[in-house]
Amino acid sequence: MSVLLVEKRDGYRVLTLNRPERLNAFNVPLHEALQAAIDEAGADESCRALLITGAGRGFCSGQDLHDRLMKPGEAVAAGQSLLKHYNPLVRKLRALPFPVVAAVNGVAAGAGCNFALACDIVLAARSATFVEAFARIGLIPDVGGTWFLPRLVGLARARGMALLAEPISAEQAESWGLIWKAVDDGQLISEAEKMCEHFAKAPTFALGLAKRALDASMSNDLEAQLQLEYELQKLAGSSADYAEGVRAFIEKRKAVFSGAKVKA
Ligand code: LHQ
Repeated sequence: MSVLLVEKRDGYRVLTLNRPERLNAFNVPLHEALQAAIDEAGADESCRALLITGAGRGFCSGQDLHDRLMKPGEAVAAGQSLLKHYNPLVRKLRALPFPVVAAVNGVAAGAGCNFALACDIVLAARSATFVEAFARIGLIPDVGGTWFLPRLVGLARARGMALLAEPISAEQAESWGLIWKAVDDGQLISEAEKMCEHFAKAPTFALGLAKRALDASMSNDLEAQLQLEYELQKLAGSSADYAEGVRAFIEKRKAVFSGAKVKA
């Protein structure tokens, strides 16, 4: 059975982490399959959103710790897997020119938690939990966690999550602004599918630019951000989707967006 299930739908793809017996912990084959699937989705002009979820009762429990068991005196280079697998994964997700929806169906722990937070929209089943489990095993939050957490929930809550490593419920996560929404367990996948179906018909080029602008805002000052908005809006403003959006508004009909890119 494949460690990653890839399903092509009309206008989007569904990636299901498929190591349910380990709550979908990351191992090398899963990393490789995931990165290949993200690259393929990014290269496919007809793909306008990605839905990522987990098989079984967990979303992702982070690094597979069975691969990390050390003999006395031995050191498994944690840094290497960041350089080779986790950091490229976060970069690839952030660079995709369309929205990535994480449907967190169960526990998201360690790298699994920060992997979810690296997606654009996080929907979570009400029974799901988010845990920065790193402190339990003597590591620091990685996979972008120390960058995403304070920006999403502020320093006080980021410190609490990182230092206490206690599970945060989906409802708490929603009320803190860590995620977009907690939904009833039975509704999670249909809600995530509905969102991706919406994105599959959205002005994708503009959404990709909005994603870029928001990411850059995390380190830009206002002046730099105004300049960036100017540059990106010039691009969005020369897209066929913008012309269609305005025309559809005036004609009082639903816009039909192609999602097509405009060259910079
Ligand atoms: C697992 C795992 C797991 C293997 C559950 N591995 N088997 C980056 C760079 C370099 C180095 C290292 O790490 C990283 C990033 C990281 O992600 S570090 C953090 C790694 N993750 C964790 O520390 C979380 C470990 N897991 C847990 O704390 C619990 O399993 C959670 C809270 C996720 C879920 O608890 P429960 O719902 O009580 O489930 P469980 O513990 O009974 O797990 C079910 C099975 O899954 C169990 O196997 P078994 O054969 O006993 O049924 C676990 O051993 C296995 N499993 N997580 N990460």
